[in-house]
Amino acid sequence: MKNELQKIKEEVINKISKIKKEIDINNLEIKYLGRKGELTKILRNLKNLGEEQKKEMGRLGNQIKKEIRKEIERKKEDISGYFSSRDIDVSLPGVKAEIGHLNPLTIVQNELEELFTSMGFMILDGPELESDYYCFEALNIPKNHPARDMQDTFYIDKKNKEGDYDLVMRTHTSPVQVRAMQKYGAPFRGVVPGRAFRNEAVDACHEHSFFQIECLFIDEDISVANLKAVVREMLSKIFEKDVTIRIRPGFFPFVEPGLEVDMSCTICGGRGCPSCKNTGWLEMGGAGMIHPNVLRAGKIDPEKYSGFAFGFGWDRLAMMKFGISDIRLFQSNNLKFLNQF
Ligand code: FA5
Repeated sequence: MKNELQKIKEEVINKISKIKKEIDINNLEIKYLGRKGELTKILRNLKNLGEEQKKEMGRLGNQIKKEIRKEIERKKEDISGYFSSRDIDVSLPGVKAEIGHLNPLTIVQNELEELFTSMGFMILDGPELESDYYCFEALNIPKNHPARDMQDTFYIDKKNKEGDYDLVMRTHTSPVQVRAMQKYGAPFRGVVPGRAFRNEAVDACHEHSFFQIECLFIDEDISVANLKAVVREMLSKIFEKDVTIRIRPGFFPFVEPGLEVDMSCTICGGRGCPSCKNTGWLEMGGAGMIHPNVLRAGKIDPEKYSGFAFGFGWDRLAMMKFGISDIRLFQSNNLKFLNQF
């Protein structure tokens, strides 16, 4: 009987090793371990043996049965590709799923949108490939006006019927001012977070494609005091503390009076570094009271309504918030940089 059992074990293990289909392993299980299976039949004969032999063969028979069953289970798992809990070491530390990181620009964008929405502002969008009209003319910058030289424009190589280059990559988010006025009229409150493009020399604080947030508030009796209050609210939300700013006169043809807002450089604490061109101050944005000509282009009566507008460099806000010394890092796709946020 011992030989018979060993033989059957070898035979079954050999057969199992060649099996590739689930149906074959099921059939083999029935053939050997089933009620009328071959191993079962041999073990049924145990009763004809003497006491000692019965014990010995019984033990061997059960051991072989267990081994065969184990091999069958293993094969079934191989075939189905499923690993049972027996193969999983539950004490091993888990594998941490990799999740992406938000670009610091997106973090600042989310904060800005949340703040302005909570203050009742609409979030607006506008075309990046813009017409000369909305980018300049509607903003009180007629053709050949010297103010056009203030922004190095990417003109698109496509002329209109009059032979003019009509399309530009927008140099700022301000073209959405007149678009919004034409669409929504007054009173109006909105912000435009978006990308702007300028053909300029890139350095630690200048990019050719950068981001601005434009803010527009039009109602009766709006004054510079409202402008200052909203700028302060925006900066304290982003920096979560009081920051040192200075407001000085600035010229933009689409506002009167025009202002520029600088912030004490947080990279060097105001001592001077390449990020602030060694001045201790970084220019964050332009602002002012909307020029009557611009309100008129937006079909809004300047006798009844007034408004303020500002456009802040949102890359620069993120630089000052996170202490990032070079604007080029934002769009560098450098994972060592991005993984920190
Ligand atoms: C403007 O773009 C005006 N449209 C702002 C404005 C809006 C004035 C509404 C009045 C009313 P300026 O060219 O100064 O202005 O740009 C505004 C801000 O954008 C700058 O202060 C700076 O923070 C950011 N900025 C400008 N050029 C770049 C650049 N190349 N790279 C990064 N940020 C820039």
